[in-house]
Amino acid sequence: MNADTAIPSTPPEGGGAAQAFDAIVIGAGFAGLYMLVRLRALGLRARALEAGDGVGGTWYWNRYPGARCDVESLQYSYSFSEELQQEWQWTERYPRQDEILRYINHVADRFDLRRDIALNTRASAAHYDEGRQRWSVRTEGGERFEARFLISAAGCLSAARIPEVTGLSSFQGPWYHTGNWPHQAVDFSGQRVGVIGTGSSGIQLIPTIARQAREVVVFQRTPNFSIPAWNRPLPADEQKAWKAQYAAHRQKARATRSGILYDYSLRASAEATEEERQQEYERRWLRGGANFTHAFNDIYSNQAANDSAAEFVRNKIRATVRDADTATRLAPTDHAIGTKRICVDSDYFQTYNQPHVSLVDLRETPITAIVADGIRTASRHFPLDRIVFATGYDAVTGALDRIDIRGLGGLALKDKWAHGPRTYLGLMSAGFPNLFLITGPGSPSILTNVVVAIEQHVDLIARCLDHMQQQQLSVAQPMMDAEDDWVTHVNQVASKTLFTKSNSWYMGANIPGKPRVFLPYIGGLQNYTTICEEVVAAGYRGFRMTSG
Ligand code: N01
Repeated sequence: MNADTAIPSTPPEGGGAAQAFDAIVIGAGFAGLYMLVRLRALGLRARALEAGDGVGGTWYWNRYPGARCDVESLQYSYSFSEELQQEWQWTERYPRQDEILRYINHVADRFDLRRDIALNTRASAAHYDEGRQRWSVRTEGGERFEARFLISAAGCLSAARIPEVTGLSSFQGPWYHTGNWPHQAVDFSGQRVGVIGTGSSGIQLIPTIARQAREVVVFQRTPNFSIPAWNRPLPADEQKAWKAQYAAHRQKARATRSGILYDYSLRASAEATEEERQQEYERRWLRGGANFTHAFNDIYSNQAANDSAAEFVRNKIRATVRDADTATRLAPTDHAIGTKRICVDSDYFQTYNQPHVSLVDLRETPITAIVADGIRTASRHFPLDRIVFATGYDAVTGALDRIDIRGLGGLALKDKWAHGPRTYLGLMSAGFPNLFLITGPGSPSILTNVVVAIEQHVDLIARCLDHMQQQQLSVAQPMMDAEDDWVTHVNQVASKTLFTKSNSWYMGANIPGKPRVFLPYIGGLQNYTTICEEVVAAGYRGFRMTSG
């Protein structure tokens, strides 16, 4: 397949002549970079459009103090190049944001990817021209690009969200969102800081800011379960030993439900005595990380099993936080453990024992307004110099919704998904030919080590494009019945778990008006991969591929 020469095209409106490529990739984070590697290997001319002025996606934007990945360094990295995985040296058990960003930049340089990336280029519209079988992409800066294939690497947690609170524009101090943090270090010394939000970002940020600030007021709507990270430097011999078996570790990880080498128990909670259960929780607590919720194999599906694990964590919170009232407010009781993304922290609960850190329970006293010098709740006024929003994302579909994507007959993807996203395998959506979604809704994506999910999807897309090249096929899209069956399957699998009972971003519940649908596929990465392989082996069953 060769790049087409630049031909003037119509939609989206305006602009000069389009720059023509075989494939346009939206985003230059983990997904976009690896997609470029694979497209180049296929001999396709590609361009990645990246809104930031650097590569890295999530790790480019999330520069907030304390930002760190909760998957271990040696696992949260690419596996596609043996040289790369051998040469890169990680310094800590859990990698800090700046280390991951250095790693991603190293990848961009090592594979000479920058020449195929347009920085400061945010895609605003992408329309499919059925007659010419081309996607026409417009950017916020008014540039136009054309390609046969459009591949979204826009990310699942990239559409940062500031909630609507009256009066934000009247606040006279600086305010920040964790997902759009300034590039210059922010100094909180001597400041009174208000933090809204206690999800993964808030839980990492609060202890770090508390080390600098004069006063920290945490505005909590929902308490979260969190497990200690027990982060530590990564000794050279441990790293060397792991790398000696890297390929085997990676293969083993891909064969798990989350793409992470956790210690998955095969036992149901009720098979253990109460004493054994407590011992098992304690063992995992001391080991640290999200491995905790795999203590028994029914924690996500059996309420009693979940309650038992949740109570262990609540007891830990009560034992850590000295003020009994604060401890009660920090101990989650409104959702099953793990059904809102479990957090991994360093000294989060201990932070509330410091005299300059306080907790405001927004369920009791909601924020009524942000005012010039702080935040007002139903019961009092909190004078603040700075406000941090750790209020999360319009997850999974948000980044796509922010682009005006139109397929056959001018149908907007946003309209097609008005009652919840509809995809086949989380990879494509009927009516949007040649639009591929890396870690799209209905795929394991954010329930996994996302780098593993990304590599699986990118490899699958690359194989599909290769197949199309070999067979001289030019257009692919899913068949409607295959898509309908997949959506039904995604929902059925989710309904067997406790996840659908929670008001989480997995369910779209954090965004007012968003349909209540479980967004990722919870059938397990290993099962999902098997299904994909069966689809490929059956000649891309469920996809319609045509020529010319
Ligand atoms: O966002 P969140 P996040 N008024 O949506 C609250 C990944 N991640 O950025 O629960 C008051 O989880 C909201 O309250 P509630 C990870 O997958 C990974 O923290 O909706 N509060 C909640 O407390 C994670 O799950 C890492 O009631 C409001 C918080 O804001 C995902 O990103 C690190 C509010 C938002 O929590 C998102 O995490 C960071 C309002 N109007 C992120 N609106 C690691 O790898 C929202 N909130 C470690």
